[in-house]
Amino acid sequence: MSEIPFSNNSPHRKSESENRDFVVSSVEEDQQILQQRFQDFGYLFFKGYVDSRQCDSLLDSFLNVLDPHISVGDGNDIPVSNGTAFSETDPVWDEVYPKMQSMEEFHSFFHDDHIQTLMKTVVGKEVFVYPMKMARISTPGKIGYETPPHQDGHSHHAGPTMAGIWVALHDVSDQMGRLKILPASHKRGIRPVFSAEGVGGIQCEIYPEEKTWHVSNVEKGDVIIFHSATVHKAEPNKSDIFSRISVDTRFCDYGAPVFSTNLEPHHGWRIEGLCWDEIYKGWQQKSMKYYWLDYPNLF
Ligand SMILES: O=C(O)CCC(=O)C(=O)O
Repeated sequence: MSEIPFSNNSPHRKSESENRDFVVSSVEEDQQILQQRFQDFGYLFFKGYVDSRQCDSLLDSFLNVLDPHISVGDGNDIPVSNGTAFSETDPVWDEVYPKMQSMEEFHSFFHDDHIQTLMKTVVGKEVFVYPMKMARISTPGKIGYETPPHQDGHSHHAGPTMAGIWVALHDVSDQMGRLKILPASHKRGIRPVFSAEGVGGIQCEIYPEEKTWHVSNVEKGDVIIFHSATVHKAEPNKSDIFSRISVDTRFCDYGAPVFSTNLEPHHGWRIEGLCWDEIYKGWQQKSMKYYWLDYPNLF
């Protein structure tokens, strides 16, 4: 990635911004209305779409391998940090992440019929779910390392029919590193990027008049779907003890071009031994392994 010199529009320049709640969508609404809203705002937010038992089960499996760094909270389902602050690429991350990536339950989460129906509603056609599945862990004590504002079209080399899908595995309140969306930002195309601290190492340009972000406290099973050019970022986790754990992946209309880096396991490019052969060991469903090999439009 080439570096672009700071300009007056630089995202490094401090500017006032305000938050508004996510616009809530419902699967009961007409598909055309949902698709129009997706084109207007660049995202759709659905309350409680994923069954809470499915979220609990995956979160429990994650917490089994995250213990003792993060464990089950007392009296609620919010993961509690033991004080180890870490983010993607830190040694603790590199130790736990391959174990999370090896979970069949994690990868099959996004291939469930119910969730694919939602993807199809947005795209209007059959979908291809990217092989790369991502888990996000936002611990307290890592302020400045949260995901900077970016567009997935840039980071995944994807065109306009690709979208991100993000699922909350537990309730996330305003101090816990919520995901935030810059509404309608997809309409201005793919933007210049700058190097930045935090997940992904880059941030994209935010134009001076873009001051209103959409964000809400979310609950277990809530889903956010965002356009490949929609700018989004994570808030810092300012809570004392709570960690935020969520999962996401990408999808597109079946047949749209998919760039080769998306065929690797997330962080497979930097964690030794994190490859599909290792990940797939012991999986039950043969159809979930290498399902993407015969996809017709890889580049
Ligand atoms: O959940 C996060 O912290 C970041 C998610 C994100 O940026 C993405 O899904 O592209």
